[in-house]
Amino acid sequence: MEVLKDVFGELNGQAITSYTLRNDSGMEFTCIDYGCTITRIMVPDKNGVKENVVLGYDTLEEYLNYSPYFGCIIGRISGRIKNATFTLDDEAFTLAKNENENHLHGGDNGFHNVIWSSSVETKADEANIVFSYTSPDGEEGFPGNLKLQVTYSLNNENEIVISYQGVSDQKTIVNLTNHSYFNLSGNLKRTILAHELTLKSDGFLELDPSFIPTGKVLSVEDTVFDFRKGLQIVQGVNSEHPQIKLVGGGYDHPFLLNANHEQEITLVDYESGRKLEIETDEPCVVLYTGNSLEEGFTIGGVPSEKHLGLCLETQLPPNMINNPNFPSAVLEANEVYSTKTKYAFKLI
Ligand code: G6D
Repeated sequence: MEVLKDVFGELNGQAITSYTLRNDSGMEFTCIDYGCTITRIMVPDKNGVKENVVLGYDTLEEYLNYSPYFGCIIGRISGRIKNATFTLDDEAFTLAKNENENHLHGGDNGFHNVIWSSSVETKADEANIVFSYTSPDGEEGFPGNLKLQVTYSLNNENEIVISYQGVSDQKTIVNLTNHSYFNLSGNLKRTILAHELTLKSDGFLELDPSFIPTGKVLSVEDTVFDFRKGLQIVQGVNSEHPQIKLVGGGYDHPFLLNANHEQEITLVDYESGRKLEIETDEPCVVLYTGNSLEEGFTIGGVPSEKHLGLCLETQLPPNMINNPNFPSAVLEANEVYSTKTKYAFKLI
């Protein structure tokens, strides 16, 4: 196990640090302390050729110029909160309105836009990067001083485990995720349309025209949202389903998981032979198929385009603070927020 530390750039006079973790079989991934952003994950294909399988940049400037949350940590909350307001114990809170009248992904000054403290831990068969940050009371409108720790761990099984821990001195809401865009073709050779996704989920959340869950769970049965037996992304993207068309020709939906730690999420690219298995503590995963990726930019030298990557954002269901029928993101004062998601890179 090897950890390389380097300077990635400078922001507001502060050096941005990158860490490259390499395991004994040669898999490696790079992350930076700006937004705990994963910038690259190098894994072999069926012929042993190691290539990058996420959307990421080589320079800080590119992230500052255009990044729809490539690879970063999202928080204090993931997804949208309707009208940027919620109530805790009859006290109303107003969040930053960074998407029209609504709140998205923790606000413009959310955790993706923070320089986290960082340290390295190496053990016999794993290497950890430990990121820390204290979000002050009132940041982007959220109550409570929230002390956070996010750990990226690489082991010799070609698994990346992301562990999230937090504690607040006041009752608040917390719902973190990682927003990596995966593309298993290798170095973005192809879009993700031919990727096959298998999801153990019987229901997904209906979105309103602002892409905010209405609170209604729709059955996946007999629809292009039924990934239970595996489905190619292209089959959904080209469908006439009103929810597919609503989000611009693709998926941007929270799926309620039937199970945890039972290979609940599997993504395969048959041409390269790469497979990604995701297991999580979380009850929900948002599938976003890069429907609004802009053109006119290059990502690692490849022209950006719609569907060049897809996100599998494990989390609590978005906006559920306003829908009490679902697991809520409420964190009591001095209660420990703790969740873990594992990304296992394999070959079919
Ligand atoms: C769009 O609606 C989608 C979000 O789900 C995604 O996280 C963002 O683009 C990057 O707003």
